[in-house]
Amino acid sequence: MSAEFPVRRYRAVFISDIHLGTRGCQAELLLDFIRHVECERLYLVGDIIDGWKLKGGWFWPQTHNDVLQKILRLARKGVEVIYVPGNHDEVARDYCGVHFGGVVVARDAVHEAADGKRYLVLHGDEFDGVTRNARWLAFLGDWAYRTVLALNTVFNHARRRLGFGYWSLSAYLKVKVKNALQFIEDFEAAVADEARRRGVDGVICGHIHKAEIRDIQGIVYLNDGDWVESCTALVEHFDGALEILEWAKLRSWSVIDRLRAREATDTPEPAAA
Ligand SMILES: [Mn+2]
Repeated sequence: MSAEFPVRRYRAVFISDIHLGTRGCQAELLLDFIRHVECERLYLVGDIIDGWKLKGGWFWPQTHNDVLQKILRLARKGVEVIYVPGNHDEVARDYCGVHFGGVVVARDAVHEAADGKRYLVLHGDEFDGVTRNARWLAFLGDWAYRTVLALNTVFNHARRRLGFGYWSLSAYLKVKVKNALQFIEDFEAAVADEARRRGVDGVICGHIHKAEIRDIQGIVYLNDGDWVESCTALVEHFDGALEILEWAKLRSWSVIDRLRAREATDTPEPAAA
């Protein structure tokens, strides 16, 4: 189907903040990612299904179902799938230690990389002061956040006409708002502290929708980003090196257009698939 874009192989893949069940979820791009990436171990680092939204109103197109089906199929075919629930799918936290369809549910995990380095894997909401302080998540709120995402689509149409690449408005706002910056810094420091306390080399998390790899006082802080706006994944190469993939940037506009058009019309999968 897309022979010009070869399958990439990794030792491990980390994805989070997919938010299936919401309109913001970029399921088609994620399906495209799953089609073009192979790995031995897949970590689902929380907020895979957005339980809060599902309570409010049903939004469950075929593509969202396809994401779950594809992940379960990977598990059946021998990929080790570890699911660490987040705050939006916290109901799954009641099932920690349970195996279903080849998927293991865990409150957190320690991933040992090929180079022997050990990484604590957790979603990260435990270290989010949002309920205690009016930080950017609470400040923006669900409604405002979705509005920014909708604006982002319009904005990128304009950018594209002017010949610029994809650019995330909400990501920009998050970085520009001073409070947001402070929030992100506090979050990253708190998560790194936990890794230090647990005696590991680094920490891999999600939750704040900001992909990152950086050193925080000797601890490697890694965030795999999200599939609502930035469409990012964290991957481990076979030598243990870790890298952030920005899928929307790796794929051309023509492919993204086709995928988004499919998302809009929710075309059923061909019978052969
Ligand atoms: Mn979260």
